[in-house]
Amino acid sequence: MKTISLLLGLTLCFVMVAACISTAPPVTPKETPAPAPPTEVKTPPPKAEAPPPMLRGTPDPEIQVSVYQADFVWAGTTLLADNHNLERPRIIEVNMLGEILWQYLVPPSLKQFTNPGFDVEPLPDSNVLFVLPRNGIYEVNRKGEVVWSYQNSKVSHDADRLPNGNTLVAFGAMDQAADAQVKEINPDGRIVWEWYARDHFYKPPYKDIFDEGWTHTNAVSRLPNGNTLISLRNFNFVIEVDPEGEVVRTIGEGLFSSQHDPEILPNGNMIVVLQYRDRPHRAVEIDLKTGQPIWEFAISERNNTPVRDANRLPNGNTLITGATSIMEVTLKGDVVWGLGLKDLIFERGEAQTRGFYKAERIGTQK
Ligand SMILES: [Ca+2]
Ligand SMILES: [Ca+2]
Repeated sequence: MKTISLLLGLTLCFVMVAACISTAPPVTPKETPAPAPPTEVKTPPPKAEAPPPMLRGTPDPEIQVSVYQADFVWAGTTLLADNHNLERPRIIEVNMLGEILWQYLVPPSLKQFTNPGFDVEPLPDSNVLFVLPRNGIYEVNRKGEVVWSYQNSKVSHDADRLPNGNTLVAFGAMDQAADAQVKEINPDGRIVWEWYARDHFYKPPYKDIFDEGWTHTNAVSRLPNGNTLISLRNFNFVIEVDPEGEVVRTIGEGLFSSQHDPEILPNGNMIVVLQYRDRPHRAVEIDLKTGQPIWEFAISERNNTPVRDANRLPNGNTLITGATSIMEVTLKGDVVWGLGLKDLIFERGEAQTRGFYKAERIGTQK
């Protein structure tokens, strides 16, 4: 009985609501305003992909950027030694337009020590570490004040600041068998590690080689496994040595020719510049598992040699430093950025001393 009256009640309610709805006067729809025209404000792309706006600097009368494809470069600034005016050697940091953002003039008393091998590195705290070959290693802050230095007449080509605060240095300028070719120097200037080529190579066919020194060691870097990579230019190969100094790997034998600035990439390959005598200098990526090149870019303009540095950038491009131009090249081989010296052709032999040596891109992209 209860169920029947509940059902009846519910049905009545439903009929009344339905009647209400059907008898209610039609509601006149209010006039809706016309939709506003779309505004020009676009949603900004996610922050992680947006590089900050380019810092603007001072155009330089002798430096120019002739190629700049903004959508294809690894954006940032470029730090390099500019030695083309031997009366005014300097370190410059430029933006993607080649405008000077920061400049450090080498003191006049040291200007005769800028080649071969005026290496420049940006440090994480924005200081700059550089090598004045046959003179010393210097660290300057952005005010141009020397905050650390180590003087020695045999330093050359390459110095790296290690995560432990020590500095790893190549000693390849006119080196002899009696010399250590690599030294690790602590902040107090004490040698805490050194490596002698004579312990491994003072025998035929290496013993009597001589070309601007015995080994002409021109690059050194500490690997994540604690070993050290050493470029013995005159032997045309690179070695990996363990902390005890034993040679655990030889790279490029039979393939390399006057290699410059080898670097192991995160994918385990090596990028290196090879200076062949009978064909154009080239940046080459080597698969170290097979020992074979898997990518290369040849620099055919004669005025742009010697080529002495190639750095792989995080987007896969490669920053290549020739004597008269610094190029950013894609994996496909397209030049998407190029910085050069305006109206300057080196006389024969001048490129060796006055040409660009290395360049570092300080990325502003994440
Ligand atoms: Ca270096
Ligand atoms: Ca390099």
